[in-house]
Amino acid sequence: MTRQYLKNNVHSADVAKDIYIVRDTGIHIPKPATERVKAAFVVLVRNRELDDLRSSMRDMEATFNYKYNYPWIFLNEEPFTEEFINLTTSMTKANVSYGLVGKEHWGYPPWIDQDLAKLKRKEMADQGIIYGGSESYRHMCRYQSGFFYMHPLLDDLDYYWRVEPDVNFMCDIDYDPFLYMKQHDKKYGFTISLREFYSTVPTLWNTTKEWMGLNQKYLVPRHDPENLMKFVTDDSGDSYNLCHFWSNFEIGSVAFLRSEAYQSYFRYLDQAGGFFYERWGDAPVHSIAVAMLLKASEVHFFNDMGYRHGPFQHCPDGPDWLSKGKCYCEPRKSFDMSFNSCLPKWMEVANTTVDSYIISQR
Ligand SMILES: Nc1nc2c(ncn2[C@@H]2O[C@H](COP(=O)(O)OP(=O)(O)O)[C@@H](O)[C@H]2O)c(=O)[nH]1
Ligand SMILES: *[C@@H]1O[C@H](CO)[C@@H](O)[C@H](O)[C@H]1NC(C)=O
Ligand SMILES: *[C@@H]1O[C@H](CO)[C@@H](O)[C@H](O)[C@H]1NC(C)=O
Ligand SMILES: *[C@@H]1O[C@H](CO)[C@@H](O)[C@H](O)[C@H]1NC(C)=O
Ligand SMILES: [Mg+2]
Repeated sequence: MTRQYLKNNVHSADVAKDIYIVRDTGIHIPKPATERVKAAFVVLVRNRELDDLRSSMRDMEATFNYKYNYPWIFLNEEPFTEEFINLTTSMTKANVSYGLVGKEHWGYPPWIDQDLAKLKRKEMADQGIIYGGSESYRHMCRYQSGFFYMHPLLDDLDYYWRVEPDVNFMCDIDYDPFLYMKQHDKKYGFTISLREFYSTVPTLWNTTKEWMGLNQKYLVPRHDPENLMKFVTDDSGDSYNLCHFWSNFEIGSVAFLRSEAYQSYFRYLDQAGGFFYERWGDAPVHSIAVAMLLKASEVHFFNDMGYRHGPFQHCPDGPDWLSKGKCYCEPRKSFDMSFNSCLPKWMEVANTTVDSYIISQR
């Protein structure tokens, strides 16, 4: 048992191999007028990303969390430094926890041929594929696909909000998105959707089709008007159209990811090896799962959130957002306008309009 860190108001604990640190600020926090949801921000991050993370935290706190004080959970496969802990703790009044990712969730499963994986990385790097040569990026994508939601620090949560270093939240959020998700039975929320690089996922769709063939019982029935498969396929399932929700922003249901259906899908993909032999991203994996397993009304487009993760951003449309000082982003620069955006497809498949997603007061 390793006790990594212990001081006033800081408790450390071990759960299996997941060492974690929890700080209870003890500061009196005025309760928001609304119901409190079991929810937290969840950030997988490296020590060296401290400054970029603090910038993301600043935006989140300033546009939303100073009113709600949802806790922050930080995860890392290496122990966080004391500097990292001090300088992130100081960015919020809310509780913070720091979790270590166990080796069983970060590393090669025994059935992976590591020499082949290395060869494939070399090939993909030579082809100039983004992150094609990176080993750590693959462990990250696999972790975000299949394991982050299993971390014991998420055990008590109904919802997570994924945050990354160096993102911006550019509009005031004057309602509680977690509560919105809960009250409307939403399981997954996004802001930006786009097309994946084919060369990172050549066999993902065939592998998915195999899983679907074996697991019909989990799928939303084909003729259900709320079926979302058309978001990810343009030819009745023959091929993947590469559309996905950009998973660096996600507000999602922990129970959905922990469900038998989702986990069975992840395990099947993991066995196939594409996280290592190709470079399957967690974004297409989450998105295809959403399309197979959820109904249109269980997915929400957070249109009224200004959100940037380089090189793209989403900014709600309409002049009053800017003139009332609510947003600092430029609607004209919104990725929604790009030919590569899958938002028009989403609107068509979900049979909704952009305006129907505005919750915030203008
Ligand atoms: N702890 C840890 N976090 C990582 C690692 N690689 C990426 N991340 C985190 O995973 C998320 C996605 O990685 P990022 O580098 O932003 O990839 P990109 O958004 O696809 O360009 C970010 O929150 C990173 O901080 C890693 O090796 N270790
Ligand atoms: C902070 O953590 C403590 C102890 O776990 C808990 O009682 C308290 O409600 C938490 N506060 C907030 C704002 O989440
Ligand atoms: C972290 O904060 C503690 C308590 O305030 C302080 O004693 C320690 O020197 C700080 N460490 C670093 C690396 O800043
Ligand atoms: C997917 O499966 C089909 C039918 O078995 C096959 O013809 C095709 O080559 C496969 N695609 C890839 C990229 O492996
Ligand atoms: Mg990123």
